[in-house]
Amino acid sequence: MTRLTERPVWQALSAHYQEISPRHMRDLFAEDPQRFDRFSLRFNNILLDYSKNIVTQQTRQLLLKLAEECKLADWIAAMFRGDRINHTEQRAVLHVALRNLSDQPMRADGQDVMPEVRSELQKMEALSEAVRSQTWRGATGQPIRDVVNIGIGGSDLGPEMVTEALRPYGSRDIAMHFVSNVDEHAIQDTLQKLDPATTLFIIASKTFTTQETMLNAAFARDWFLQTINDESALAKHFVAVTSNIPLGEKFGIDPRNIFAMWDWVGGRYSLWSAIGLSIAIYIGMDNFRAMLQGAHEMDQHFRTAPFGQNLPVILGLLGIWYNNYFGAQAYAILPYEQNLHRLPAYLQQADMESNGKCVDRDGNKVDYTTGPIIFGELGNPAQHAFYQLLHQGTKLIPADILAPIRDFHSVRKHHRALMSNVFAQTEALMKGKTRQEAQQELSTADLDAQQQQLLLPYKVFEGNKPTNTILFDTLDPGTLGSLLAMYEHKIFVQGVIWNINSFDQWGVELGKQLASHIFGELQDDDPVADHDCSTNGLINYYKTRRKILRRP
Ligand code: G6Q
Repeated sequence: MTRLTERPVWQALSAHYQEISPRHMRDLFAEDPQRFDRFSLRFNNILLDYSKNIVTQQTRQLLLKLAEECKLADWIAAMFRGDRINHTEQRAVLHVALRNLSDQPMRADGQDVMPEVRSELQKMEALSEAVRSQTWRGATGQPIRDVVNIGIGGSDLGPEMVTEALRPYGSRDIAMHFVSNVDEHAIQDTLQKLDPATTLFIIASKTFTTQETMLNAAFARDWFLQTINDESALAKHFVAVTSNIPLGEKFGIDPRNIFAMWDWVGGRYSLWSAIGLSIAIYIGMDNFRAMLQGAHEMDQHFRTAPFGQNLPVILGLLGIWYNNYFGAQAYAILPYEQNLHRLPAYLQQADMESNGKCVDRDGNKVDYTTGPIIFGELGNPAQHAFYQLLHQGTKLIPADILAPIRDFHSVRKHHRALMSNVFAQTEALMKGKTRQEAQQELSTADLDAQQQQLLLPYKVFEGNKPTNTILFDTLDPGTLGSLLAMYEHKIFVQGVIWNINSFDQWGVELGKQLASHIFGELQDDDPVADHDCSTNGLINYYKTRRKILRRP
Protein backbone atom coordinates (compact mmCIF):
# COMPACT_ATOMS: atom_id res chain seq x y z
CA MET A 1 0.00 0.00 0.00
CA THR A 2 1.29 3.47 -0.86
CA ARG A 3 2.44 5.28 2.23
CA LEU A 4 0.37 8.32 3.02
CA THR A 5 3.07 10.92 2.53
CA GLU A 6 4.08 9.38 -0.80
CA ARG A 7 0.65 9.80 -2.33
CA PRO A 8 0.60 12.41 -5.12
CA VAL A 9 -2.44 14.05 -3.52
CA TRP A 10 -0.57 14.40 -0.23
CA GLN A 11 2.21 16.15 -2.09
CA ALA A 12 -0.28 18.29 -3.98
CA LEU A 13 -1.72 19.34 -0.64
CA SER A 14 1.79 20.22 0.61
CA ALA A 15 2.33 22.43 -2.44
CA HIS A 16 -1.11 23.96 -2.01
CA TYR A 17 -0.32 24.66 1.64
CA GLN A 18 2.71 26.72 0.57
CA GLU A 19 0.45 28.86 -1.58
CA ILE A 20 -2.37 29.28 0.84
CA SER A 21 -0.70 29.57 4.23
CA PRO A 22 0.35 33.22 3.73
CA ARG A 23 -3.24 34.13 2.85
CA HIS A 24 -5.55 35.74 5.37
CA MET A 25 -9.16 34.71 5.83
CA ARG A 26 -10.09 38.39 5.76
CA ASP A 27 -9.07 38.41 2.10
CA LEU A 28 -10.79 35.12 1.37
CA PHE A 29 -14.03 36.63 2.73
CA ALA A 30 -13.48 39.88 0.85
CA GLU A 31 -13.00 38.00 -2.42
CA ASP A 32 -16.09 35.86 -2.09
CA PRO A 33 -19.35 37.23 -0.66
CA GLN A 34 -20.86 33.74 -1.03
CA ARG A 35 -18.23 32.18 1.18
CA PHE A 36 -20.66 31.39 4.00
CA ASP A 37 -23.01 29.53 1.65
CA ARG A 38 -20.16 27.81 -0.11
CA PHE A 39 -18.61 26.55 3.08
CA SER A 40 -21.50 25.62 5.30
CA LEU A 41 -23.59 22.48 5.61
CA ARG A 42 -26.90 21.56 7.14
CA PHE A 43 -28.06 18.36 8.68
CA ASN A 44 -31.54 18.26 10.27
CA ASN A 45 -31.50 21.25 12.59
CA ILE A 46 -27.71 21.42 12.75
CA LEU A 47 -25.74 24.04 10.84
CA LEU A 48 -22.00 23.62 10.35
CA ASP A 49 -20.33 26.82 9.22
CA TYR A 50 -16.77 26.03 8.22
CA SER A 51 -16.19 29.15 6.18
CA LYS A 52 -13.89 30.56 8.88
CA ASN A 53 -11.15 28.14 7.93
CA ILE A 54 -8.01 28.78 5.92
CA VAL A 55 -9.36 26.92 2.93
CA THR A 56 -10.40 27.60 -0.64
CA GLN A 57 -12.47 25.51 -2.99
CA GLN A 58 -9.24 24.00 -4.22
CA THR A 59 -8.28 22.97 -0.69
CA ARG A 60 -11.60 21.24 -0.31
CA GLN A 61 -11.20 19.50 -3.65
CA LEU A 62 -7.76 18.22 -2.75
CA LEU A 63 -8.86 17.06 0.70
CA LEU A 64 -11.80 15.23 -0.82
CA LYS A 65 -9.43 13.59 -3.27
CA LEU A 66 -7.29 12.52 -0.35
CA ALA A 67 -10.33 10.87 1.25
CA GLU A 68 -11.10 9.13 -1.99
CA GLU A 69 -7.56 7.88 -2.48
CA CYS A 70 -7.41 6.60 1.07
CA LYS A 71 -10.47 4.54 0.21
CA LEU A 72 -12.65 6.16 2.83
CA ALA A 73 -15.80 4.90 1.10
CA ASP A 74 -14.57 1.31 1.35
CA TRP A 75 -13.71 1.72 5.02
CA ILE A 76 -17.12 3.14 5.82
CA ALA A 77 -18.73 0.22 4.01
CA ALA A 78 -16.47 -2.21 5.88
CA MET A 79 -17.49 -0.77 9.24
CA PHE A 80 -21.20 -0.99 8.51
CA ARG A 81 -20.73 -4.49 7.08
CA GLY A 82 -19.24 -5.67 10.35
CA ASP A 83 -15.76 -6.48 8.99
CA ARG A 84 -13.12 -6.85 11.68
CA ILE A 85 -11.67 -3.42 11.10
CA ASN A 86 -10.29 -3.42 14.64
CA HIS A 87 -7.57 -5.70 13.31
CA THR A 88 -5.34 -5.84 16.37
CA GLU A 89 -8.16 -7.26 18.47
CA GLN A 90 -9.78 -9.05 15.54
CA ARG A 91 -13.12 -7.38 16.22
CA ALA A 92 -15.89 -5.79 14.25
CA VAL A 93 -16.71 -2.16 15.11
CA LEU A 94 -20.45 -1.95 15.29
CA HIS A 95 -21.54 0.79 17.66
CA VAL A 96 -23.71 1.88 14.72
CA ALA A 97 -25.78 -1.30 15.29
CA LEU A 98 -26.68 -0.07 18.78
CA ARG A 99 -28.67 2.77 17.24
CA ASN A 100 -29.87 0.97 14.15
CA LEU A 101 -33.56 1.68 14.61
CA SER A 102 -34.34 0.43 11.11
CA ASP A 103 -35.45 -3.12 10.50
CA GLN A 104 -32.24 -3.89 8.59
CA PRO A 105 -29.91 -6.57 9.96
CA MET A 106 -26.34 -5.72 10.96
CA ARG A 107 -23.83 -8.51 11.11
CA ALA A 108 -20.71 -9.35 13.07
CA ASP A 109 -19.04 -12.55 11.89
CA GLY A 110 -22.02 -13.24 9.67
CA GLN A 111 -24.38 -13.20 12.64
CA ASP A 112 -27.18 -10.60 12.80
CA VAL A 113 -26.59 -8.73 16.06
CA MET A 114 -29.89 -6.85 15.94
CA PRO A 115 -32.03 -9.39 17.86
CA GLU A 116 -29.62 -9.19 20.82
CA VAL A 117 -29.40 -5.41 20.58
CA ARG A 118 -33.18 -5.08 20.61
CA SER A 119 -33.58 -7.51 23.44
CA GLU A 120 -31.10 -5.56 25.61
CA LEU A 121 -32.93 -2.34 24.76
CA GLN A 122 -36.17 -3.92 25.92
CA LYS A 123 -34.51 -5.07 29.12
CA MET A 124 -33.20 -1.54 29.66
CA GLU A 125 -36.68 -0.21 29.07
CA ALA A 126 -38.21 -2.59 31.59
CA LEU A 127 -35.71 -1.69 34.30
CA SER A 128 -35.62 2.04 33.65
CA GLU A 129 -39.41 2.30 33.53
CA ALA A 130 -39.75 0.23 36.71
CA VAL A 131 -37.34 2.52 38.54
CA ARG A 132 -38.91 5.69 37.18
CA SER A 133 -42.46 4.61 37.88
CA GLN A 134 -41.43 3.47 41.36
CA THR A 135 -42.65 -0.06 40.80
CA TRP A 136 -39.06 -1.11 41.40
CA ARG A 137 -38.74 -1.01 45.15
CA GLY A 138 -35.67 -1.33 47.31
CA ALA A 139 -35.24 -3.96 50.00
CA THR A 140 -37.24 -1.95 52.53
CA GLY A 141 -40.06 -1.24 50.09
CA GLN A 142 -39.02 2.33 49.27
CA PRO A 143 -38.59 3.69 45.74
CA ILE A 144 -35.18 4.51 44.27
CA ARG A 145 -34.12 8.13 44.78
CA ASP A 146 -30.45 7.93 43.78
CA VAL A 147 -28.64 6.03 41.05
CA VAL A 148 -24.87 5.63 41.29
CA ASN A 149 -23.01 4.58 38.14
CA ILE A 150 -19.69 3.02 39.08
CA GLY A 151 -17.43 2.77 36.05
CA ILE A 152 -14.43 4.48 34.49
CA GLY A 153 -13.29 5.69 31.06
CA GLY A 154 -15.78 4.59 28.44
CA SER A 155 -18.04 3.19 31.15
CA ASP A 156 -18.35 6.58 32.79
CA LEU A 157 -17.59 9.59 30.59
CA GLY A 158 -20.35 9.06 28.02
CA PRO A 159 -23.20 8.41 30.47
CA GLU A 160 -22.09 11.27 32.71
CA MET A 161 -21.76 13.71 29.82
CA VAL A 162 -25.16 12.79 28.38
CA THR A 163 -27.04 12.96 31.68
CA GLU A 164 -25.59 16.41 32.21
CA ALA A 165 -26.33 17.48 28.64
CA LEU A 166 -29.95 16.36 28.87
CA ARG A 167 -30.73 17.69 32.33
CA PRO A 168 -33.88 19.46 31.13
CA TYR A 169 -35.22 15.99 30.21
CA GLY A 170 -34.10 14.36 33.44
CA SER A 171 -36.23 12.95 36.23
CA ARG A 172 -36.88 15.27 39.13
CA ASP A 173 -37.32 12.33 41.47
CA ILE A 174 -34.07 10.54 40.85
CA ALA A 175 -30.59 12.02 41.27
CA MET A 176 -27.71 10.62 39.25
CA HIS A 177 -24.18 10.16 40.56
CA PHE A 178 -21.05 9.01 38.79
CA VAL A 179 -18.07 7.53 40.56
CA SER A 180 -14.98 6.71 38.55
CA ASN A 181 -11.90 7.79 40.46
CA VAL A 182 -10.26 5.26 42.73
CA ASP A 183 -9.39 8.09 45.12
CA GLU A 184 -11.54 7.07 48.06
CA HIS A 185 -12.97 10.59 48.35
CA ALA A 186 -14.93 10.06 45.16
CA ILE A 187 -17.01 7.20 46.50
CA GLN A 188 -17.05 8.40 50.12
CA ASP A 189 -18.29 11.87 49.20
CA THR A 190 -21.01 10.38 47.03
CA LEU A 191 -22.21 7.76 49.49
CA GLN A 192 -22.27 9.96 52.55
CA LYS A 193 -25.23 11.87 51.10
CA LEU A 194 -27.17 8.72 50.24
CA ASP A 195 -29.50 6.27 51.92
CA PRO A 196 -28.77 2.63 50.97
CA ALA A 197 -32.46 1.79 51.11
CA THR A 198 -33.23 4.17 48.23
CA THR A 199 -30.02 3.79 46.19
CA LEU A 200 -29.45 1.74 43.06
CA PHE A 201 -25.90 0.98 41.94
CA ILE A 202 -25.01 0.28 38.32
CA ILE A 203 -21.66 -1.47 38.07
CA ALA A 204 -20.64 -0.59 34.52
CA SER A 205 -17.60 -2.47 33.32
CA LYS A 206 -17.22 -4.27 30.05
CA THR A 207 -14.50 -6.51 31.46
CA PHE A 208 -15.61 -6.50 35.12
CA THR A 209 -11.94 -6.58 36.05
CA THR A 210 -11.00 -2.89 35.95
CA GLN A 211 -9.22 -2.15 39.23
CA GLU A 212 -10.86 1.20 39.99
CA THR A 213 -14.37 0.02 39.26
CA MET A 214 -14.00 -3.24 41.16
CA LEU A 215 -12.65 -1.50 44.26
CA ASN A 216 -15.40 1.11 44.19
CA ALA A 217 -18.05 -1.56 43.59
CA ALA A 218 -16.81 -3.67 46.50
CA PHE A 219 -16.76 -0.57 48.70
CA ALA A 220 -20.34 0.25 47.73
CA ARG A 221 -21.47 -3.29 48.48
CA ASP A 222 -19.83 -3.21 51.94
CA TRP A 223 -21.38 0.20 52.63
CA PHE A 224 -24.77 -1.15 51.64
CA LEU A 225 -24.46 -4.30 53.76
CA GLN A 226 -23.39 -2.29 56.80
CA THR A 227 -26.89 -0.83 56.95
CA ILE A 228 -28.99 -3.48 55.28
CA ASN A 229 -27.36 -6.58 56.59
CA ASP A 230 -28.93 -8.99 54.13
CA GLU A 231 -27.08 -10.31 51.06
CA SER A 232 -30.34 -11.18 49.33
CA ALA A 233 -31.21 -7.45 49.38
CA LEU A 234 -28.31 -6.78 46.98
CA ALA A 235 -30.48 -7.91 44.06
CA LYS A 236 -32.72 -4.88 44.54
CA HIS A 237 -29.84 -2.42 44.72
CA PHE A 238 -27.09 -3.64 42.38
CA VAL A 239 -27.28 -4.17 38.64
CA ALA A 240 -24.41 -4.61 36.20
CA VAL A 241 -23.51 -3.95 32.60
CA THR A 242 -20.75 -6.23 31.39
CA SER A 243 -19.64 -8.70 28.76
CA ASN A 244 -18.23 -10.82 31.60
CA ILE A 245 -21.44 -12.27 33.01
CA PRO A 246 -19.78 -14.92 35.27
CA LEU A 247 -17.83 -12.21 37.12
CA GLY A 248 -20.99 -10.12 37.50
CA GLU A 249 -22.76 -13.10 39.06
CA LYS A 250 -19.78 -13.84 41.29
CA PHE A 251 -20.03 -10.29 42.61
CA GLY A 252 -23.54 -11.18 43.76
CA ILE A 253 -25.66 -9.57 41.08
CA ASP A 254 -28.89 -11.31 40.12
CA PRO A 255 -28.25 -12.70 36.58
CA ARG A 256 -31.57 -11.18 35.50
CA ASN A 257 -30.12 -7.76 36.29
CA ILE A 258 -26.92 -8.19 34.29
CA PHE A 259 -27.00 -6.34 30.98
CA ALA A 260 -24.94 -7.58 28.07
CA MET A 261 -22.09 -5.88 26.23
CA TRP A 262 -20.38 -7.22 23.17
CA ASP A 263 -16.79 -7.28 22.02
CA TRP A 264 -17.76 -5.29 18.91
CA VAL A 265 -18.52 -2.22 21.05
CA GLY A 266 -15.49 -0.26 22.23
CA GLY A 267 -15.77 1.32 25.67
CA ARG A 268 -15.62 4.89 24.38
CA TYR A 269 -18.32 4.10 21.82
CA SER A 270 -20.63 2.37 24.28
CA LEU A 271 -23.00 4.98 25.70
CA TRP A 272 -25.58 3.75 23.17
CA SER A 273 -25.58 0.28 24.74
CA ALA A 274 -26.70 -0.74 28.22
CA ILE A 275 -23.66 1.23 29.45
CA GLY A 276 -26.17 4.05 28.96
CA LEU A 277 -28.55 2.51 31.51
CA SER A 278 -28.05 5.46 33.85
CA ILE A 279 -29.07 7.76 30.97
CA ALA A 280 -32.20 5.69 30.28
CA ILE A 281 -33.22 5.78 33.95
CA TYR A 282 -32.68 9.52 34.11
CA ILE A 283 -34.32 10.67 30.86
CA GLY A 284 -36.65 7.72 30.21
CA MET A 285 -36.54 5.26 27.37
CA ASP A 286 -38.48 7.42 24.90
CA ASN A 287 -35.83 10.09 25.16
CA PHE A 288 -33.07 7.48 25.05
CA ARG A 289 -34.53 6.13 21.82
CA ALA A 290 -34.79 9.67 20.45
CA MET A 291 -31.07 10.01 21.09
CA LEU A 292 -30.43 6.72 19.28
CA GLN A 293 -32.60 7.96 16.41
CA GLY A 294 -30.57 11.17 16.10
CA ALA A 295 -27.37 9.12 16.01
CA HIS A 296 -28.88 6.69 13.50
CA GLU A 297 -29.79 9.56 11.19
CA MET A 298 -26.24 10.83 11.37
CA ASP A 299 -25.00 7.29 10.63
CA GLN A 300 -27.14 7.23 7.51
CA HIS A 301 -25.87 10.65 6.49
CA PHE A 302 -22.27 9.54 7.02
CA ARG A 303 -22.86 6.39 5.04
CA THR A 304 -24.68 7.93 2.08
CA ALA A 305 -24.01 11.68 1.72
CA PRO A 306 -21.43 12.69 -0.90
CA PHE A 307 -18.19 13.48 0.91
CA GLY A 308 -18.37 17.18 0.00
CA GLN A 309 -21.66 17.45 1.91
CA ASN A 310 -20.85 15.00 4.64
CA LEU A 311 -20.41 16.66 8.03
CA PRO A 312 -18.12 14.07 9.66
CA VAL A 313 -16.02 13.81 6.50
CA ILE A 314 -15.58 17.58 6.16
CA LEU A 315 -14.75 17.98 9.85
CA GLY A 316 -12.28 15.11 9.68
CA LEU A 317 -10.54 16.50 6.61
CA LEU A 318 -10.29 20.00 8.07
CA GLY A 319 -8.64 18.46 11.11
CA ILE A 320 -6.12 16.71 8.86
CA TRP A 321 -5.41 19.99 7.05
CA TYR A 322 -4.38 21.78 10.25
CA ASN A 323 -2.77 18.81 11.95
CA ASN A 324 -0.61 17.68 9.07
CA TYR A 325 0.03 20.78 7.01
CA PHE A 326 -0.16 23.69 9.46
CA GLY A 327 1.46 21.62 12.21
CA ALA A 328 -1.36 22.36 14.67
CA GLN A 329 -0.83 20.17 17.74
CA ALA A 330 -4.06 20.87 19.58
CA TYR A 331 -7.77 21.19 18.93
CA ALA A 332 -10.25 22.98 21.15
CA ILE A 333 -13.86 22.02 21.86
CA LEU A 334 -15.75 25.07 23.09
CA PRO A 335 -19.45 24.61 23.86
CA TYR A 336 -21.57 27.70 24.54
CA GLU A 337 -24.19 25.57 26.30
CA GLN A 338 -23.86 25.04 30.02
CA ASN A 339 -25.22 21.50 29.90
CA LEU A 340 -22.45 20.45 27.51
CA HIS A 341 -19.84 21.10 30.17
CA ARG A 342 -18.57 17.50 30.08
CA LEU A 343 -18.40 17.34 26.28
CA PRO A 344 -14.73 18.38 26.07
CA ALA A 345 -13.72 15.63 28.53
CA TYR A 346 -15.82 13.09 26.68
CA LEU A 347 -14.37 14.02 23.29
CA GLN A 348 -10.91 14.07 24.77
CA GLN A 349 -11.24 10.36 25.40
CA ALA A 350 -13.12 9.59 22.19
CA ASP A 351 -10.53 11.31 20.03
CA MET A 352 -7.25 10.87 21.89
CA GLU A 353 -7.79 7.21 22.80
CA SER A 354 -8.86 6.48 19.23
CA ASN A 355 -6.26 8.37 17.25
CA GLY A 356 -3.38 8.70 19.68
CA LYS A 357 -1.45 6.06 17.71
CA CYS A 358 2.01 6.02 16.11
CA VAL A 359 1.98 2.68 14.27
CA ASP A 360 -0.08 2.32 11.12
CA ARG A 361 -2.28 -0.57 10.07
CA ASP A 362 0.67 -2.18 8.30
CA GLY A 363 2.78 -2.22 11.44
CA ASN A 364 4.98 0.70 10.39
CA LYS A 365 5.86 3.69 12.54
CA VAL A 366 4.10 6.66 10.98
CA ASP A 367 6.16 9.53 9.56
CA TYR A 368 3.40 12.10 10.02
CA THR A 369 1.50 13.34 13.03
CA THR A 370 -1.77 11.72 14.07
CA GLY A 371 -4.41 12.63 16.67
CA PRO A 372 -4.26 16.15 18.13
CA ILE A 373 -4.36 17.12 21.79
CA ILE A 374 -8.04 17.71 22.49
CA PHE A 375 -8.94 20.14 25.20
CA GLY A 376 -11.74 22.51 25.94
CA GLU A 377 -14.12 24.10 28.35
CA LEU A 378 -17.38 25.98 28.29
CA GLY A 379 -16.67 28.73 25.79
CA ASN A 380 -17.88 31.75 27.68
CA PRO A 381 -15.90 31.20 30.90
CA ALA A 382 -12.92 30.04 28.82
CA GLN A 383 -12.88 33.46 27.09
CA HIS A 384 -11.84 34.86 30.45
CA ALA A 385 -9.21 32.17 30.89
CA PHE A 386 -7.33 30.54 28.02
CA TYR A 387 -8.69 32.29 24.91
CA GLN A 388 -5.80 34.73 25.25
CA LEU A 389 -3.53 32.03 23.87
CA LEU A 390 -5.94 31.30 21.02
CA HIS A 391 -5.97 34.98 20.05
CA GLN A 392 -2.38 36.02 20.58
CA GLY A 393 -0.29 32.97 21.44
CA THR A 394 2.28 31.38 19.17
CA LYS A 395 0.30 28.21 18.51
CA LEU A 396 -2.39 27.64 15.96
CA ILE A 397 -5.34 25.99 17.69
CA PRO A 398 -8.37 25.28 15.53
CA ALA A 399 -11.61 25.11 17.48
CA ASP A 400 -15.20 23.91 17.29
CA ILE A 401 -17.69 26.32 18.79
CA LEU A 402 -21.07 24.76 19.55
CA ALA A 403 -24.18 26.69 20.51
CA PRO A 404 -27.96 26.25 20.69
CA ILE A 405 -30.29 28.76 19.01
CA ARG A 406 -32.98 28.32 21.64
CA ASP A 407 -32.22 27.59 25.22
CA PHE A 408 -34.41 26.34 28.00
CA HIS A 409 -34.12 29.34 30.22
CA SER A 410 -36.54 32.14 30.51
CA VAL A 411 -33.87 34.80 30.81
CA ARG A 412 -33.63 35.83 27.16
CA LYS A 413 -31.03 38.47 27.86
CA HIS A 414 -28.63 35.81 29.08
CA HIS A 415 -28.99 33.80 25.92
CA ARG A 416 -28.53 36.85 23.73
CA ALA A 417 -25.36 37.71 25.64
CA LEU A 418 -24.12 34.16 25.25
CA MET A 419 -24.74 34.15 21.51
CA SER A 420 -23.19 37.56 21.06
CA ASN A 421 -20.02 36.07 22.50
CA VAL A 422 -20.18 33.16 20.05
CA PHE A 423 -20.38 35.47 17.06
CA ALA A 424 -17.90 38.01 18.42
CA GLN A 425 -15.27 35.43 19.22
CA THR A 426 -15.41 33.58 15.91
CA GLU A 427 -15.31 36.89 14.08
CA ALA A 428 -12.40 38.20 16.14
CA LEU A 429 -10.45 34.95 15.78
CA MET A 430 -10.91 35.12 12.04
CA LYS A 431 -10.35 38.83 11.44
CA GLY A 432 -7.95 39.78 14.19
CA LYS A 433 -7.07 43.46 14.50
CA THR A 434 -4.62 45.10 12.11
CA ARG A 435 -1.95 47.59 13.16
CA GLN A 436 -3.95 50.31 11.52
CA GLU A 437 -7.13 49.40 13.37
CA ALA A 438 -5.25 49.17 16.64
CA GLN A 439 -3.67 52.57 16.00
CA GLN A 440 -7.02 54.08 15.23
CA GLU A 441 -8.49 52.65 18.43
CA LEU A 442 -5.58 53.93 20.52
CA SER A 443 -5.85 57.39 19.04
CA THR A 444 -9.32 57.75 20.52
CA ALA A 445 -8.15 56.68 23.97
CA ASP A 446 -6.97 59.13 26.55
CA LEU A 447 -3.27 58.37 26.04
CA ASP A 448 -0.27 60.43 24.98
CA ALA A 449 1.62 59.56 21.79
CA GLN A 450 4.37 57.72 23.63
CA GLN A 451 1.92 55.51 25.51
CA GLN A 452 0.08 54.81 22.28
CA GLN A 453 3.31 53.69 20.62
CA LEU A 454 4.17 51.52 23.57
CA LEU A 455 0.82 49.75 23.52
CA LEU A 456 0.47 49.39 19.79
CA PRO A 457 2.24 46.02 19.23
CA TYR A 458 0.25 44.43 22.06
CA LYS A 459 -3.06 45.58 20.64
CA VAL A 460 -2.51 43.94 17.27
CA PHE A 461 -4.24 40.59 16.70
CA GLU A 462 -3.06 38.54 13.75
CA GLY A 463 -6.38 36.77 13.35
CA ASN A 464 -6.59 34.00 10.77
CA LYS A 465 -7.46 31.54 13.55
CA PRO A 466 -9.77 28.82 12.27
CA THR A 467 -13.09 27.89 13.85
CA ASN A 468 -16.05 25.74 12.92
CA THR A 469 -19.31 27.08 14.25
CA ILE A 470 -21.90 24.42 14.96
CA LEU A 471 -25.37 25.80 15.68
CA PHE A 472 -28.38 23.66 16.51
CA ASP A 473 -31.95 24.57 17.40
CA THR A 474 -31.95 23.13 20.86
CA LEU A 475 -30.02 20.50 22.78
CA ASP A 476 -32.67 17.79 22.65
CA PRO A 477 -31.90 14.06 22.78
CA GLY A 478 -32.04 13.63 19.00
CA THR A 479 -29.71 16.54 18.31
CA LEU A 480 -27.27 15.38 20.95
CA GLY A 481 -27.30 11.88 19.41
CA SER A 482 -26.53 13.36 15.99
CA LEU A 483 -23.72 15.55 17.29
CA LEU A 484 -22.05 12.70 19.15
CA ALA A 485 -22.31 10.35 16.16
CA MET A 486 -20.88 13.15 14.01
CA TYR A 487 -17.80 13.33 16.22
CA GLU A 488 -17.43 9.55 16.37
CA HIS A 489 -17.38 9.39 12.58
CA LYS A 490 -15.08 12.39 12.26
CA ILE A 491 -12.58 10.47 14.39
CA PHE A 492 -12.97 7.40 12.16
CA VAL A 493 -12.43 9.48 9.01
CA GLN A 494 -9.14 10.75 10.41
CA GLY A 495 -8.10 7.25 11.47
CA VAL A 496 -8.70 6.05 7.90
CA ILE A 497 -6.62 8.87 6.40
CA TRP A 498 -3.80 8.26 8.87
CA ASN A 499 -4.10 4.51 8.22
CA ILE A 500 -4.33 3.75 11.94
CA ASN A 501 -6.72 1.59 13.94
CA SER A 502 -8.96 3.98 15.86
CA PHE A 503 -10.59 1.18 17.82
CA ASP A 504 -7.91 -0.42 19.95
CA GLN A 505 -6.30 1.10 23.06
CA TRP A 506 -3.09 -0.69 23.99
CA GLY A 507 -1.95 2.33 25.96
CA VAL A 508 -4.92 1.92 28.31
CA GLU A 509 -4.27 -1.82 28.65
CA LEU A 510 -0.66 -1.11 29.67
CA GLY A 511 -1.83 1.12 32.52
CA LYS A 512 -4.16 -1.62 33.73
CA GLN A 513 -1.32 -4.21 33.84
CA LEU A 514 1.25 -1.98 35.50
CA ALA A 515 -0.97 -0.73 38.29
CA SER A 516 -2.10 -4.18 39.32
CA HIS A 517 1.51 -5.36 39.77
CA ILE A 518 2.49 -2.34 41.88
CA PHE A 519 -0.78 -2.58 43.82
CA GLY A 520 0.51 -5.93 45.13
CA GLU A 521 3.85 -4.37 46.10
CA LEU A 522 2.12 -1.69 48.17
CA GLN A 523 0.51 -4.27 50.49
CA ASP A 524 3.42 -4.18 52.94
CA ASP A 525 6.15 -1.80 54.04
CA ASP A 526 9.07 -3.78 52.58
CA PRO A 527 11.28 -1.84 50.19
CA VAL A 528 11.11 -2.75 46.50
CA ALA A 529 14.03 -3.07 44.09
CA ASP A 530 12.56 -4.44 40.87
CA HIS A 531 11.95 -1.13 39.04
CA ASP A 532 14.15 1.63 37.68
CA CYS A 533 15.78 3.71 40.42
CA SER A 534 13.25 6.53 40.11
CA THR A 535 10.24 4.24 40.50
CA ASN A 536 11.95 2.27 43.30
CA GLY A 537 12.85 5.58 44.96
CA LEU A 538 9.30 6.91 44.74
CA ILE A 539 7.68 3.69 45.99
CA ASN A 540 10.13 3.38 48.86
CA TYR A 541 9.76 7.05 49.80
CA TYR A 542 5.98 6.56 49.80
CA LYS A 543 6.25 3.44 51.99
CA THR A 544 8.57 5.12 54.49
CA ARG A 545 6.50 8.29 54.76
CA ARG A 546 3.28 6.28 54.94
CA LYS A 547 4.68 4.36 57.90
CA ILE A 548 5.65 7.58 59.70
CA LEU A 549 2.32 9.27 58.99
CA ARG A 550 0.41 6.19 60.10
CA ARG A 551 1.83 6.46 63.66
CA PRO A 552 -0.65 7.96 66.14
C1 G6Q B 1 -12.46 2.78 26.14
C2 G6Q B 1 -11.39 2.15 26.91
C3 G6Q B 1 -11.44 2.41 28.39
C4 G6Q B 1 -12.45 1.55 29.13
C5 G6Q B 1 -12.19 1.65 30.62
C6 G6Q B 1 -13.16 0.83 31.43
O1 G6Q B 1 -12.62 2.66 24.97
O2 G6Q B 1 -11.31 0.82 26.60
O3 G6Q B 1 -11.68 3.75 28.69
O4 G6Q B 1 -13.74 1.94 28.83
O5 G6Q B 1 -10.88 1.25 30.89
O6 G6Q B 1 -13.11 -0.51 31.07
P1 G6Q B 1 -14.21 -1.50 31.57
O7 G6Q B 1 -15.52 -1.07 31.03
O8 G6Q B 1 -13.80 -2.84 31.07
O9 G6Q B 1 -14.20 -1.43 33.07
